[in-house]
Amino acid sequence: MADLAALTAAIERGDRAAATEVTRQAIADGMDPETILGAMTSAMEIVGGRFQAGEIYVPEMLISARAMKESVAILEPLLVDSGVRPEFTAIIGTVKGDLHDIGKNLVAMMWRGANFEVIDLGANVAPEVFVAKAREHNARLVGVSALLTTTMVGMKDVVDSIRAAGLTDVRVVVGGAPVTAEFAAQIGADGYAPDAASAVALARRVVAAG
Ligand code: B12
Repeated sequence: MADLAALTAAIERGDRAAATEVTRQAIADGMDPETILGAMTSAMEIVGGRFQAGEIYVPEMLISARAMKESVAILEPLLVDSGVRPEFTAIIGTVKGDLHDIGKNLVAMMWRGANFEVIDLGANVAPEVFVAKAREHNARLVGVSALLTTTMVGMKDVVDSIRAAGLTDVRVVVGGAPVTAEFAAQIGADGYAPDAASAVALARRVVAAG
């Protein structure tokens, strides 16, 4: 059996070769994809804690993030089902000024797996781009991610811009480590989810609500 602690450790030290190898091994051993993903996300929690404690700096966070991304890419086909007609179109992006995209990518992946058509706008996305893309793709849902306390306030601009554009069919949901349900309500968003798995149920719920 693949050693998931070794996967966490490999991502933590930014060792892409080891991280991708253990991921492949875990898949070959038939391990549950969500358990494998859990070992990867714990690494990012450890990395964040070490950064906060001043033990590591941005370059180290970046190499860990790269190892995580490559490993997630291997896991993606197992998490995403394909084939059937999408239920609706969703737009997703990280808010302006914010370059964190790992969590947003996981939400996009889970949404694709749930059979939504997902247009991923990437990171550092301005409110007017969310509006333009939602209109262009006739989207029912806009997902906004933020990882910084300084950028999460920009989520309100996205909500306000969508409302001001008269896109009454579009629901806006938000997420990211510093975001809470209270904050989501405060900025007038239609919903919040703490992780990628619950983001699926949230999306269905807010879209079904009207
Ligand atoms: C990797 C990382 C980076 C990488 C990002 C690489 C990349 N491509 O994403 C790099 C090195 C670039 C980086 C840079 C910076 N970072 Co940084 N980073 C992190 C780190 C270690 C991990 C983030 C991560 O990927 N987590 C794993 C994912 C899976 O979790 P997640 O993003 O929370 O997503 C989940 C949920 O929140 C939710 N979710 C997320 N988005 C959405 C959206 C919707 C719609 C929904 C419903 C749900 C949802 O679902 C996801 C999956 O379950 C965190 C620490 C941490 N543990 O969060 C710090 C952290 C976020 N960074 C931090 C800081 C300070 C910075 C910098 C300012 C550092 C600097 N001095 O330059 C810069 C900012 C650059 C910028 N303008 O954005 C701080 C933020 C502090 C704060 N409260 O504001 C943190 C918390 C580190 C710390 N402990 O101090 N960082």
